[in-house]
Amino acid sequence: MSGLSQPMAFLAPGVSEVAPAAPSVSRTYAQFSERRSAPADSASNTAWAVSTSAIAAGAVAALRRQSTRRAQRQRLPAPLRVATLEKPDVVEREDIRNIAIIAHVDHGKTTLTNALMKQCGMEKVKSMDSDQLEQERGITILAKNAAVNYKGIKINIVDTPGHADFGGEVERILNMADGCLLLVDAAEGPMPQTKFVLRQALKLGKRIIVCINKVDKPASRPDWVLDTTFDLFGCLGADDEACDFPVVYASGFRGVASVDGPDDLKEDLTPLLDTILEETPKPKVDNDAPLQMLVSNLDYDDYVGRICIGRLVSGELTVGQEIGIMYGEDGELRKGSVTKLWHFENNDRVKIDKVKAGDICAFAGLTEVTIGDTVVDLNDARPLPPIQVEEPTVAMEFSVNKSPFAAQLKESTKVTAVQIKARLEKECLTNLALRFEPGSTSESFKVKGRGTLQLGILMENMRREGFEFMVSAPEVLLREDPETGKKLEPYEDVAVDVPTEYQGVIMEEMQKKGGVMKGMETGAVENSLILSFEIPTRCTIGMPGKFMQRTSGTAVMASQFSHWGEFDGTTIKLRDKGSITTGATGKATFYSILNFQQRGKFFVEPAEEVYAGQVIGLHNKDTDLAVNITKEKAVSNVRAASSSFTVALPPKIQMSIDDWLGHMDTDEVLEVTPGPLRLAKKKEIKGLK
Ligand SMILES: Nc1nc2c(ncn2[C@@H]2O[C@H](COP(=O)(O)OP(=O)(O)OP(=O)(O)O)[C@@H](O)[C@H]2O)c(=O)[nH]1
Ligand SMILES: [Mg+2]
Repeated sequence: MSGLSQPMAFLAPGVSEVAPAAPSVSRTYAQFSERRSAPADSASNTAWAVSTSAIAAGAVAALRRQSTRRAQRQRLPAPLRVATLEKPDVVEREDIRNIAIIAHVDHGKTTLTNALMKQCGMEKVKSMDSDQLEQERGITILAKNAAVNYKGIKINIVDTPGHADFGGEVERILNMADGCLLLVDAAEGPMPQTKFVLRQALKLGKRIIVCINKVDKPASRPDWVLDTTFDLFGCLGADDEACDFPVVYASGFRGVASVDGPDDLKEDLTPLLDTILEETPKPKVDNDAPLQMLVSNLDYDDYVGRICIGRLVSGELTVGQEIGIMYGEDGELRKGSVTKLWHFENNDRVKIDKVKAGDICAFAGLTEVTIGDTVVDLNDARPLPPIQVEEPTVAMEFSVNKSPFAAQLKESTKVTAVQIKARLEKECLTNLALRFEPGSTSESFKVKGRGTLQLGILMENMRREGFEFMVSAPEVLLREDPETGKKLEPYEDVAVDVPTEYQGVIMEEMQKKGGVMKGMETGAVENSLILSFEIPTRCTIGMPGKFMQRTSGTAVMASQFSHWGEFDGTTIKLRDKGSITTGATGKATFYSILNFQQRGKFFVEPAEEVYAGQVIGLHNKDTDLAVNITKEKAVSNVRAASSSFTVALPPKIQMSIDDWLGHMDTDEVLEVTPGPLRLAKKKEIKGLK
């Protein structure tokens, strides 16, 4: 890493060479609030259903108290602060900070991480979104480690995904960090995933720095965003200290930041880096404790096998060291050794001989290891509590492809139940939010996850690896209330950002599906609104696509699991239009498609192979329609000018896996191959239940 100085020695309590506290760079919410004369705007709070007046009443006084306390804290000489640690052998590492970047989807985590790496000396920035699907979709799917060197201090950064379906990644990654950088879009403000990740961070007692990001946006409204973020802290029950969070304004895109306000941006990100150094707690290390490292992430390399990634809580790791591995207190103690050891520099793994407690590292050498295992000392094994992540809410059945067109492609190399099972096992190893169990037949598996996007990404990856399989429509998982015995179902917090002209459309769709409106506020862009709802998860399946269609692609929907609520037993229709199916196998003909143009829209084009039972179109009515799409025009000897030669067919509807998952009904099954994706009626496919 360019310019990283020699790691400083650990500092014992009371050691006097710790420099006296430098003047503080960072600014907190209290300081900003005091500088601004007007109190929080009460109209801004409806989205979180918090009464601003309730918070505002005591806020000013509380903020003054916090501000005084903070000033006192900063005046404490540094050695005294070190000496207040719980045990004499617990010391703080001055040369490292560990921080996780958390936010709602698209609030700029990855862009900011890339900018930090660039400004800290990375010559050629390789984006943190390195996976092929991440690049294609422009979203982060897997949490990833990076590290930068600033002022001789190594800052380990964990970039996390913002999408709700990958929330499991955030939950497990937070234990590597001592502090969190909560990014909030300067125009949008806190969104459902902001609430989710903040709740997780507060639950784990992490120090949170708020970064109002994207202040370069013309529609940015940083004051409003700051107040709304403060309200969110209050709404989530954060204590006084957490509510007095440090604030930084930034534009990751332009690589600039400021602690003084959005209009006073410096020419680089140093204000942000200084705040991170100042406000992120230094890693505490118990010099007396034996080796402990919780495996928080797993990677795989064809040459070295499984790679464990985590933060070394205590002890040291060296190449060749014999280590133990245990899953929780009751786990069996297994043996292994470290064959390769790395630490992070920018977003690369760099070989190293020894890692000391407090740092984040990666090592190879263990074959049987899972996320949640603790690496322990063989002679003094003290496992840490395994990572807990929230339960899955959505399930789909994956089965062997039983369609008449199964295994016809040369790319389809993995088609058996054994191969599918092995792949699902591998996925569950690295993805804690995913589970699977035997399905309804001996050749099927019930795969459970956090949402259709997460399951769709798994399907897309499998398909690219040469798998062929069938999946049922997504269904939500119910559970029983242990006290009342009543059935419970998952509910979501949904926020829809929409131009005012389409407000009625969103409200109508939500009402149809049983959504309860929770709030409405002005959106970031002129003439736009952010509407908030609470709605059962099962009713949200396919909703983003529907909104896109009905609002000409302008509505953006974000949702996040909120709680388990009572299941009322009502069946909600997923789709208001039926399917057009074909009753015959063969090639779809121009003549037939043209003939049925008035009846609906088609997913197939002339000359495309179809099979009996395949869904080939979307009916205009709410009932299904069976047709013969393979019928040729009867040949006659009479020559006539036919209209069919002069008309052009509209192009077929192109559907991605995500589109199909949002579209398919419970009596349908999706055939996933490395080539085409086909929907069929379940009852028409032999061997499916
Ligand atoms: N105007 C502006 N746009 C930005 C800024 N930072 C990021 N963006 C844009 O916002 C979009 C999302 O940025 P990402 O960095 O991928 O966001 P993310 O939070 O990592 O997204 P996920 O990982 O998918 O949750 C991209 O189109 C960026 O170009 C910024 O500071 N200003
Ligand atoms: Mg990202």
